[in-house]
Amino acid sequence: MKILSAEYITSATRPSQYPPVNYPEIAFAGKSNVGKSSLINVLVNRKRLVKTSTTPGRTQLINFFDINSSMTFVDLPGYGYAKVPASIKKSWKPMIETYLSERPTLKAVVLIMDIRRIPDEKDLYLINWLGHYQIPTISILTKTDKLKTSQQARQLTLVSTTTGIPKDQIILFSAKTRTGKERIWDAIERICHAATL
Ligand SMILES: Nc1nc2c(ncn2[C@@H]2O[C@H](COP(=O)(O)OP(=O)(O)OP(=O)(O)O)[C@@H](O)[C@H]2O)c(=O)[nH]1
Ligand SMILES: [Mg+2]
Repeated sequence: MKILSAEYITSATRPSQYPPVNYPEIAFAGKSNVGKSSLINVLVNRKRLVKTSTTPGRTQLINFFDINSSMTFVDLPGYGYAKVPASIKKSWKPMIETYLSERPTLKAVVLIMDIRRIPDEKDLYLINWLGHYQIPTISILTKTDKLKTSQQARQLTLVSTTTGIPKDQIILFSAKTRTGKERIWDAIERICHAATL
């Protein structure tokens, strides 16, 4: 995918603040600090289009980005970070679920998990939820640069067993080495293309 433009559109917590529906939309979801914002930056070849942070729970709004005036990327707030204030934590689930269930242009969710961790009940909840609403999902294990190849293979098997997602449908990715970038773009383009047929 050739990136001609990638621009921040707006941030929102509720539907009245979402930008108008224009293009096919791809949302990025996963635990706090897993690397959602870093993944988006790699996909669009920008160092800092999306703010990344070593402090978990930084992205607390739904952020919309225009890609090539033909696609919208949506950076969702991460879930499951213990130190986020209770008031914010309480608003996350409805905020994310409202977006995922009500956005007519949403074509797929890129679900991002850390290759070093076994998916927990929060990841499994989201996976089941996406399945229930029949939202196409692109599953990613990120931060692969942190593990040796043999350990990556072992974790991939464990994640596949825990989630029920077939191994060959899980893409290994690293924001550091950019491995997996092409496979993710292929998956996104296939879904967007199918959506316009
Ligand atoms: N080694 C390594 N570090 C990564 C990778 N992806 C992200 N990181 C680091 O992980 C931290 C969190 O990355 P973000 O992209 O901000 O994560 P996020 O999921 O957007 O976090 P929240 O917005 O807080 O939910 C940063 O310090 C990144 O540099 C990766 O593939 N490899
Ligand atoms: Mg983020």
